[in-house]
Amino acid sequence: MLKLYDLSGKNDLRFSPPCWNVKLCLIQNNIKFMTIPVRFTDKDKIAFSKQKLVPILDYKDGFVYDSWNIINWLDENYPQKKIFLNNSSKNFSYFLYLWTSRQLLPILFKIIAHEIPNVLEEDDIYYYIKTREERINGPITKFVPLISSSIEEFRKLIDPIRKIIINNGYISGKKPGIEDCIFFGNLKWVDVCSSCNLLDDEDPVYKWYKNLLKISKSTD
Ligand SMILES: N[C@@H](CCC(=O)N[C@@H](CS)C(=O)NCC(=O)O)C(=O)O
Repeated sequence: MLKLYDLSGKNDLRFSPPCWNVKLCLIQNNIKFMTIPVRFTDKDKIAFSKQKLVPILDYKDGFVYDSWNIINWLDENYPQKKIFLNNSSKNFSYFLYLWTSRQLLPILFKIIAHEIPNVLEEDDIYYYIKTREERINGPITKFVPLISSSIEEFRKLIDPIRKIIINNGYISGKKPGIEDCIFFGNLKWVDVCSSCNLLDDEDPVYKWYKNLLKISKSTD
């Protein structure tokens, strides 16, 4: 069976956006897998991959890391599942992966950075604070004054996605597909790590998220 190395926090909470994107893709395509929980400081567990990040997918003859590479690996190895419906779907999915990792997650990080220690325990709290404070060159609370403006910025930025969801129901079309999986992790991350009101209950993107959440529930 496929093994997915998945970031875990306090009480085995799974909160990593790219790990969620991959899990939702596996669940939605009925591909059997198990997860191996990896805490931030469990680097020895993933040392075999010769890099320090999850998700990592371990298959019978090898492994692949990075959510985009994993999704491509699944597409190539499960051709009957048609993970990318066609080349346009693959291109748009790649856009969503890049937009998420380069623009959306950094904005969301500003909103929730100071709350992430609440979902961690022991050494992981110190590891997270140390590595992130080095990265942002300041305290983990640095962005607290920017929370409401960052929420506004995020809501505006995702307006094209909102429009697609209003028109189609899902980002991929009338039914959920890989594009939905790649966007899902953004909202799941904030949902499980933060108490902020990222989206209004009436926002179509919030309703879309609630629908996808139901699909994701089987491995929570
Ligand atoms: N571009 C990568 C990002 C992977 C990544 O940043 N993973 C984070 C969790 S969301 C991680 O493993 N962090 C471990 C650490 O910071 O030590 C992907 O899409 O898979």
